[in-house]
Amino acid sequence: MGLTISQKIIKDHLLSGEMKAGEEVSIRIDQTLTQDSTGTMAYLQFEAIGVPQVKTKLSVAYIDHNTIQSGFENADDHKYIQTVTSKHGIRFSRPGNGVCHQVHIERFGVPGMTLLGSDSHTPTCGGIGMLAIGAGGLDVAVAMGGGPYFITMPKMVRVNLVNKLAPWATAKDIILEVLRIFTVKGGVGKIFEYAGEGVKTLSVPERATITNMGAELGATTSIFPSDEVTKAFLKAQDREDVWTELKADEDAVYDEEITIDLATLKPLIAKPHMPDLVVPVSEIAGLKVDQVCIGSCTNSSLYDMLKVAAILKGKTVHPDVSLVIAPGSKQVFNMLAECGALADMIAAGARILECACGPCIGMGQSPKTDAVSLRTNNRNFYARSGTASASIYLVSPEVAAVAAVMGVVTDPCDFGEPPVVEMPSSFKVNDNMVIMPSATPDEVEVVRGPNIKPFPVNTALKDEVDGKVLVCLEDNITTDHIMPSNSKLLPFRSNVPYLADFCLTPSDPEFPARAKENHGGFIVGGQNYGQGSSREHAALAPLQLGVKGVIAKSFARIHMANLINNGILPLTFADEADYDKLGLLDELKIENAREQVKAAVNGSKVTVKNVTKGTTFECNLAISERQAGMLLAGGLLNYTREQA
Ligand code: MIC
Ligand code: SF4
Repeated sequence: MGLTISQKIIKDHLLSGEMKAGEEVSIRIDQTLTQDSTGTMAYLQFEAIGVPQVKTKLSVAYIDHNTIQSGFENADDHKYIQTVTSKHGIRFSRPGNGVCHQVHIERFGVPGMTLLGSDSHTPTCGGIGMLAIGAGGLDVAVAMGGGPYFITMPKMVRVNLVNKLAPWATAKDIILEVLRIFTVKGGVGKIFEYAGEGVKTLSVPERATITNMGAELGATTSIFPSDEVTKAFLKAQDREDVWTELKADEDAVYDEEITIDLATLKPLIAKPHMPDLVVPVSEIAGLKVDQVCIGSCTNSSLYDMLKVAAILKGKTVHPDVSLVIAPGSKQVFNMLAECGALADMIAAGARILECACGPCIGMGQSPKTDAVSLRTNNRNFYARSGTASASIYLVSPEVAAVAAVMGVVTDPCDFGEPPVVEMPSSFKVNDNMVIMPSATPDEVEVVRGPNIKPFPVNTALKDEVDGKVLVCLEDNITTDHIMPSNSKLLPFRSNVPYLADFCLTPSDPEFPARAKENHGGFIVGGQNYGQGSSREHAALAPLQLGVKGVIAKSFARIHMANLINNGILPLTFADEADYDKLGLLDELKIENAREQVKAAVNGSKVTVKNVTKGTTFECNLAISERQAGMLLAGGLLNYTREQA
């Protein structure tokens, strides 16, 4: 039987397990990336593991999230990351060099290799045929130390692309269409592989937009074949030597298959507050727009920026609109400046931001009260922009630029001819903002600012786990609800005790106080609990508040792994009807918890007593033996120490 692209890469990197969907496998990781908002924690954990030099082929630390230095905290974290990486063999991409995913695909990604990143949009590098997966910082720390990365072997989805995009339809519309079809939870436990004649018509930046936003499906990752288009891109980056051809076997077997006709695809828009609330732009044309943000790891390539510049050329941004543009990397920024496109943007009235995540993660540019903001980002979760009353819509750069000029949502098909942009045959290559690790690591002193506080570490699982229901939440709770991140909170990513006071506050402002008053307890959630970011702070903050377990209808992949890594029980209702029977502050008890966790490996249910109501109900705990070990030990760090 033939293999899919990702099955081939997994097979080449397989360390343990059988490549059968649903089985736990472990793979060797060739490259890692971190960014600064998850990176401080990842490097503190790497230090705790105690491996002197990274064992990967390449590890890069990026500074791109925490770049508004409104106090000493961010700058201190940057210095910590710069010195800790220098000591341990990791390259350091300085602030200003760009957003991790954009820079990584330009300068470091290699087709056929594995990449683990402490950021959920790591699959961006799937655009060049890399098996690129997002994970919690601790998993990345383990991979840097040469440890295996464990995943549940995913199901394979083939997305067949036929024909070529119609004028004004873009790669963003392809992924919005996939999101419309599958929804934000439809990709959990799956890898999306793109195939068909339409693939050839898409450049690497377009492919990367699609694999990037595959994260919003909850997918393990997304991947394109590595073909002549990939080769041309790598050649233009002066990296042709790393190219290899990669494609699925003719007789590869997929679990699911869909076809998208690119020729009939229309410009699409995702409405507040979920990336899968997708409708044609024409449906909401005329809606008045207050803000437009162009950039983020989804749409900040040179290709995107040149199209935006062409639309803005000779025009003026509408008087009621604030337009901000953040190019994705120094390379993009530099080339825009050299070809004059940057001047066209500035002349039109665009406010140019540094090459960083910026507004995407609420680091500045929070819109006004009740604003309508059009963004080229991948996420429009409630309150993520920093303004809870704002409505964020997700669109392509073209739709964003047209709206910035018109002042209202406009179907670009009514705007005139679309810009035509050619990919350059060579990019401006200059890696001077990447600092190589020290040749004399013993002499490097790691600098730790006062904001860096010890992170909470769990204790071994008790035989009786009890506590109150601290909150009951609806479906699709995101990590932006659990551990909000904006310009006020992001500076405290290395200070979990401080962050814990904001845990779940977008959903329930009283949650932290209630959790403290009751000495911890249980969180109750709906479907797809913990979707979104890879931030392990969404597990660490609850741990800090004494949370022992989360009982949900289902979990998002990375968050569930982060809970287990921190020794928090991720239970799912065996019968979803039991969700409705739980009330706030009900006292729950799990007796013989240690035995029950061990038995769960073989599929036994976990019995939970509702002491308040005098009832019991059953939960599933879908874990491997290794994960049971982690839960029993109180998390991955304790487990690793025990194993050693
Ligand atoms: C995001 O887009 O939500 C982030 C910020 O990049 C996160 C990482 C983080 O929370 O630091 C992600 O996607 O994993
Ligand atoms: Fe940065 Fe936004 Fe991309 Fe996250 S999604 S890495 S915050 S640009």
